[in-house]
Amino acid sequence: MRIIHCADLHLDSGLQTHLSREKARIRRDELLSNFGRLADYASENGVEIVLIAGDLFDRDRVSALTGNMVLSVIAAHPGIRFYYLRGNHDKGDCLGRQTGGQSPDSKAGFPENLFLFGSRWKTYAEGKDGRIAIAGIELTRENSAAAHASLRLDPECFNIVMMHGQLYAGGGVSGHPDRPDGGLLQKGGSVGDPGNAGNAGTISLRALRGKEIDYLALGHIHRWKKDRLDGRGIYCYPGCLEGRGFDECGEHGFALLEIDEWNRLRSHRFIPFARRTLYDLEVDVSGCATTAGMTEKIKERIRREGCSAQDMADITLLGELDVECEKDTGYITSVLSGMFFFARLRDRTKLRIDTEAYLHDKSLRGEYVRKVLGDMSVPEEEKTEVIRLGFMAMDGEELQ
Ligand SMILES: [Mn+2]
Repeated sequence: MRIIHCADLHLDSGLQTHLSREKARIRRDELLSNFGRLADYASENGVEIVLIAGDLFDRDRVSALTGNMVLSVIAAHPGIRFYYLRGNHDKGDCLGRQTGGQSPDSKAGFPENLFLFGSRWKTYAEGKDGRIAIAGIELTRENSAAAHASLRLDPECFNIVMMHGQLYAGGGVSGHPDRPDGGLLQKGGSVGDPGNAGNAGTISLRALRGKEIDYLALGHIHRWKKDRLDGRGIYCYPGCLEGRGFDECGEHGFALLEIDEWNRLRSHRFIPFARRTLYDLEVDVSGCATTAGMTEKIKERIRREGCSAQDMADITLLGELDVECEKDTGYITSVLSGMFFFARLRDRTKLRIDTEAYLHDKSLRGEYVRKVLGDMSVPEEEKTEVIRLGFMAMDGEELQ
């Protein structure tokens, strides 16, 4: 049996951070249509079950378009069972609102192939012989500890457990998940949604070991993460389905599981699925004397990364440039705009000034360098920066 495990689709996200209103709209529509694309992938690839481990929606109140879209995609794929566990972002009755009278499908209610969870453990029997168990609980700060303690599974089954929340490194389950030193594993921006993290439940892997879990299907952290849980099972965060901002760079997709006829996990792999990849690239342009030279260095890097015109890039220029160098960041930005769906250029280069060369120069610059170097009121370590800014002012450039 094939199963998709996805999470953190965050449908109805704002997305205004860097994009123009028009492009933000395109992205929102792309994100929304990803749900249908995922369901189509599932039916084309013989997938019977789709696990959605929380944050399907970005907020409690979803637009009519989004609510109707999700329900109609589910209804249009009756051969697939959708197991939807709510996360900290979609705690509210997102879909209930749709079936509560606003939706044309309201009389039909939820599609029969949609299965939900609540704040207590709920277990569904799956598979030909009913020996695949799908258990899930919607975590809150209040029920986290009890959730871990009350999990009971049949060791004879293939046990899939769904949860949405932050990993807690400590032994038990923290009663204070908001404590800044609470031991939450926050590594390199891999945490799901800092804006709402305080509302997310905490998951203790240690407390889940030895509980006969075969596959722990998690959600909340927006980057792929897979590891052993214990001697029996593994755990996985599939990451968000599509990167939304530059804090969600790199490949995104879902997990595809295959369970064999003896109810054993035969394979578990990452399927890249995002339409666009986001890149955060730092390019060292030290030694370049011209805009053309810098542009070539950037292009070379983009080629090496394998970026496509569909992608989005945040490019930062680093390194030291000679004070006489010719650099036009406006030109570079327009070249980049033509190479990506969206590109942002940041200039963090420093100018290198050979003060010795100006010491005996009879120019305005020479005079300025001599003045700054002889000025006792300017701290020694700030002199190069003062000279750099002075040169820029002389060139009529915007000071930065
Ligand atoms: Mn979340």
